[in-house]
Amino acid sequence: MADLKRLYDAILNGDAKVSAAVTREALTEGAMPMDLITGYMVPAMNEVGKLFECEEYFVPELLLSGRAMKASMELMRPLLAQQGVEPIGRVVIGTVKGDLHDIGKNLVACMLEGGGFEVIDLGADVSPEVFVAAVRDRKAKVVALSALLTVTMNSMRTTIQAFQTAGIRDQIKVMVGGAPVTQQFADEIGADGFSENASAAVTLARKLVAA
Ligand code: B12
Repeated sequence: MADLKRLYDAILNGDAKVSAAVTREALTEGAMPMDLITGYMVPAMNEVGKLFECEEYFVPELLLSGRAMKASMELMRPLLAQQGVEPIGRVVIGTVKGDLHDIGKNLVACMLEGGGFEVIDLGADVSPEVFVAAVRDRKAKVVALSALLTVTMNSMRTTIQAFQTAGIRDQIKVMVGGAPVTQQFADEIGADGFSENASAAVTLARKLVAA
């Protein structure tokens, strides 16, 4: 039997090789992807966040843990699709133009995927035009915008304006997040929702597709 405590430790310690190996072993033995995500991977990333906040972890540790989480998620993706579970909805996610921060965005993407959404991740520094094209091509119902810099928060506004100009604003729900973003700012730019962290983002996305 796979020792799942090792999965938790591997993500906490940023060891992608071990996290992938334990994940592979557990999946071969029939473990459910969601059990691994919610039981071990997300708690490990939460701990990473706490260590970062109290300055025991720094950016390199954050990046390594994010990479370990990604390595495990990549093994689960085909399985989640194979299970034939109808996705709850399709989400286009990206960090807005001018902003290269993607750790939080990746976490939100992982959690949404684990929560049953089909996620199209456009990466970081994504222009409004690319968001518009992705919504059109992939027929997404939800768009998730991330920004970590006060100067790039305005790119959220221009992205929402681009949806309006393209005539697709009323076909989608836009959710926003990232450390400097607040509910007040979300309201100000006409977003449909805001959440402070990755797990609340899943609850929010569920609410938005149901609305
Ligand atoms: C890591 C980091 C970097 C890394 C980014 C690596 C990467 N691949 O992401 C590097 C070194 C590249 C970097 C560069 C810069 N950075 Co920097 N960086 C950070 C740092 C230390 C951590 C950010 C992080 O990853 N946090 C952890 C994640 C998990 O948290 P999070 O992103 O907030 O995401 C959570 C929530 O916000 C939410 N969320 C996030 N996105 C979304 C989206 C949706 C839809 C929803 C619902 C929720 C949601 O859920 C996430 C999970 O719970 C912060 C400081 C800080 N404490 O935030 C500075 C910080 C953001 N950086 C800062 C700055 C100034 C810069 C630079 C301009 C520095 C420079 N002079 O070059 C450049 C900018 C480059 C660019 N154009 O983007 C400033 C921003 C100040 C400001 N107010 O604008 C900060 C706050 C540091 C500081 N105190 O000065 N940075």
